[in-house]
Amino acid sequence: MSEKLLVPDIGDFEEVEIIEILVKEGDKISKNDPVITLESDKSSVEVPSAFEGVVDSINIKIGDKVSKGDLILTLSSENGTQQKQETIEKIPPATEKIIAEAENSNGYNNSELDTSVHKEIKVENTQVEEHNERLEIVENNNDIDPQETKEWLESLSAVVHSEGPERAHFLIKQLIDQAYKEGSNIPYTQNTPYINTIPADEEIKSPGDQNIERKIRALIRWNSAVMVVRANMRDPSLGGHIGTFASAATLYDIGMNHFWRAKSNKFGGDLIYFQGHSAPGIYARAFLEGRLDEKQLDRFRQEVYPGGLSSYPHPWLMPKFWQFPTVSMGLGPMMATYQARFMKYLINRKLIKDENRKVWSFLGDGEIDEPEALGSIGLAAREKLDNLIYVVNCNLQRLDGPVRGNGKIIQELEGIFRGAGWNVIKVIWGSYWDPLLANDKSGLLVKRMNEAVDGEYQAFKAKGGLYVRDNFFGKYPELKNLVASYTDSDIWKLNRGGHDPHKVYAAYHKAINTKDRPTVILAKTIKGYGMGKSGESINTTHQQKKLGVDDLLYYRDRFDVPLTDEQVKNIEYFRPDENSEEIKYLKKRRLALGGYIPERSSFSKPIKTPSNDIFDFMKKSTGEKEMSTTMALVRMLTNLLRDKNVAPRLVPIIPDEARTFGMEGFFQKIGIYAHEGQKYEPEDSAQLSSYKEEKSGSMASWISAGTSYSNHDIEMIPIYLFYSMFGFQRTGDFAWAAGDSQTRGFLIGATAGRTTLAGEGLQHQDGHSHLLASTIPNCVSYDPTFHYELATIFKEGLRRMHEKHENIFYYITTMNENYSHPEMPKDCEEGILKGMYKIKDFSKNKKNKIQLLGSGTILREMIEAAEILQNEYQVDSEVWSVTSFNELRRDGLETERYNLLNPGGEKKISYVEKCLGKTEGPILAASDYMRMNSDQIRPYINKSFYSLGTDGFGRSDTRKNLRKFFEVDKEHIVAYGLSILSNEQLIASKHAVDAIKKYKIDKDKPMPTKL
Ligand SMILES: Cc1ncc(C[n+]2csc(CCOP(=O)(O)OP(=O)(O)O)c2C)c(N)n1
Ligand SMILES: [Mg+2]
Repeated sequence: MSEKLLVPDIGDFEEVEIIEILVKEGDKISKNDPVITLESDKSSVEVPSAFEGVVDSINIKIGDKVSKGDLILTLSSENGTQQKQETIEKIPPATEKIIAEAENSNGYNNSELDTSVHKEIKVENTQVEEHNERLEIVENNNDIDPQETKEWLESLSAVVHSEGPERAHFLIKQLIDQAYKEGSNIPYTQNTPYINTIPADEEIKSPGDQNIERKIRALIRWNSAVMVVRANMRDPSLGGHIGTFASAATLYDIGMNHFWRAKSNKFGGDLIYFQGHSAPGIYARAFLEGRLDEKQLDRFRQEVYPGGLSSYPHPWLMPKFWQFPTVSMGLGPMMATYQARFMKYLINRKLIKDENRKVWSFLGDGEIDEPEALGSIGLAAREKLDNLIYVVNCNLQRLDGPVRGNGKIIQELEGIFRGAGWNVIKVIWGSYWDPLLANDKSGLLVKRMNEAVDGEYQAFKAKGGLYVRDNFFGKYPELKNLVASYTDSDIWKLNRGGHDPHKVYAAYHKAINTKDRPTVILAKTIKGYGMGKSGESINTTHQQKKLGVDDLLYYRDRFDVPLTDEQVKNIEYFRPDENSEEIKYLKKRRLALGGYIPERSSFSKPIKTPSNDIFDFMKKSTGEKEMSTTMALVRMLTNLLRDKNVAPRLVPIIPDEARTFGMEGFFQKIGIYAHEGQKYEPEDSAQLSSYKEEKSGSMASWISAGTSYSNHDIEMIPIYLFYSMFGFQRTGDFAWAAGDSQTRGFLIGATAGRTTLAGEGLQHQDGHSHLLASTIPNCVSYDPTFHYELATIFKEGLRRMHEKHENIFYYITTMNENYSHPEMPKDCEEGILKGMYKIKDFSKNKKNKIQLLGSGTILREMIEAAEILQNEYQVDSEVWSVTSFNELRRDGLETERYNLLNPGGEKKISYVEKCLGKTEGPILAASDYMRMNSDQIRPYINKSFYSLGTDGFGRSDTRKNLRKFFEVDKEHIVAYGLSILSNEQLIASKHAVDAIKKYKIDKDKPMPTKL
């Protein structure tokens, strides 16, 4: 049977050029194998075969222009199209090999891991009575018919008991839907009463030894406070926080003792994002574990000399300890969300095994107000990230004071998370409240709990038992009676959920066993717990970093820390003997859970840089053919996807701008990641570049993929293409976190430059992203003009990052301006990578000379200006392509520093000086970025230096007009060049005056920055 393969629907394009034929007659091909590559003026795309078979005849040749329906080739196929489905689904052998390698390097098999996490032990709770009593009566002043309410409640209660909560929920939903249909537009509330989500009698009990765990916790609390106090005795400017960890100690301890499985050679490990300013507590535990010693604790926040401990989680500064930087509030939860998503991506793409690993993110209730903190919760629910758990430490305070004095943060968050589709577990009240709640027959206690606002709850814990009796219980005589037999001290002991190990254990247990939804645990705690008058629940707790002897004695007594008064006065750390039950227990628990946390390691294997032939086509001239560097990048990526080593590891991340960048060809070729696959037929399904669910991409995704070498021991190559203006400037803090995290990968600022993007205007035109990139020490950035420069830079990036494992990332700008690309000049590779090389020499006149340095698209203006200068003004020039002012400056800085530190020694010469030092004439540099970009190299050359650039707000107009406006077009370069030569007294000023007149340059126009 013979099949005809026709050009499919290629969207709006007609007469599109064939630039590659990927098969030849006689080849046996499978369905979806690419057969030709088409290229429009904007994008290139591979056409896959719709059939399997042997190529009989090829009907087209390179250079032909084709449209929909044209015949590409004929195939003879034996079995028709039926069996091909299997071929597509089969993993290519190269990918299979890589998966096998990854699996071997991890040695996955978690059968030996601790199973305590999954044990289900029900609490024997004698204090709590039957369900129906709990549901009995809730007094409500708006209730116009309490009897009727009672009957409804009894009916509901009966359903809960006879048919279960799901059925009850179903009936309630039906009632609400019915009410809605009958005109009652009152939405169903997302809030539940202000009590724990898990009823006391449904709590799963911890298998741990509570007594020993309490002692361990006390020691961690003590050492964590002491390390902050001691650091600040040395120098009060060092700072630090005691109150945050004091409120979160139990939340971390339960995880460490029972839930968080470390990475080992048998298991990938759970990933924990610790709240940044709780770092002292994490160090204090590592001290008990024997991983840090007293000397190191004493070096908290003193990192300039080796051996110090970083103030917050910083993988860059403590690369074997911290995994995730979190202290820029809001970034942690978002990075954790995308981490969880990326973990599913790796599983779904069969690059790692599904081992039920979890990602935990700890954050503060004040942190929640950062826009990023809630920024991706919708995605987490939509993608069913049941591997994601947020723990929000609701200590009701932020830095300055209450988080929601007049409201209740837990209730507010419950509504938000529930509304987004999360599983919400509120851990509000500790076990001491259980009997009171069980005896709350009238529902008054819950009513009072619902009524009180966070400002009051904070005050209750600052002011003592009597105050709580009078002001909380005292509001209703009946409630006051409920605690009549309690002493003030008993009332004071009524604990909050987040400090109760049983409640926290039960919540974590439920969280890890939740399917198809992410979980948020809203744990109510007390800021500065245990700090007494010096810090407990008072507004200034956050900044508390000193404790006097009395405060320390109080703290010791509060938690029974086994230290003498003398030891307390000396502010000593305390680590029990190695053979003590505490240390043995602590180690045993961690051993059972696979090792210590946090710990950062990497066993990823390098990815071999692809051979030259993948890039060779970019060394040839494109001839008449014009294309943008973005398109050249797409061509290069298309080629890279054919490399068996690289292809399975490439993670292109494109946030809804693929068509803008001409990358729609990738939709079909590699698909857009969607956790659940595509559930619908896209509107444009007949087209070659039809849309595939769903848009993805963000810096957090890129960071997850770029740190996969450590978090999952598999090296990935993430390439995040953003609209350059909405890149660094928008997500700068994430870029910083990427640097801290030692992310490896490429950021591509597409549609870059202030003047390449005509029409789009002020907020789209980027003239400064390179300067922002330069602020990140491990970001290497380039602004290439020609396709061979791009290929050279990209290949070196692959080699340095993914083969040699350098902890750097690349920022490369690409443009959407079409032009033809010349053949790669000889011996320019080193210069491209170092930042500049000579691309043209104009030397016809042998009179005056100027050095012209151009970057990105402005290089072409420079070359044209050089021709005018030579032909019309008899001025010679050397034109240099500057691929990176940032890299040149780094080299200059280092050289200068070396020379200053070695006075009298042999001087080093900067690369800029090497290139330009012996050249003739002044220097004029320009780029499509602010003058500061090229000014960066000014100090490293001993010559007159002038720069042009695009300082000022962008605006919409044609490319030509924009360049004229910013004075970076060829005419301005000529005029300014002549003026520079006259300034240097090399030519008469009249030439410059003439050029200014000739090109109608308005001398009185204000600086573009003022317009
Ligand atoms: C984006 C950002 N802004 C400001 C800070 C400084 N800062 C550190 S902790 C903190 C308050 C944190 O309050 P919360 O999130 O409630 O944490 P808690 O200490 O109460 O657990 C602030 C403002 C920061 N780390 N990040
Ligand atoms: Mg807080």
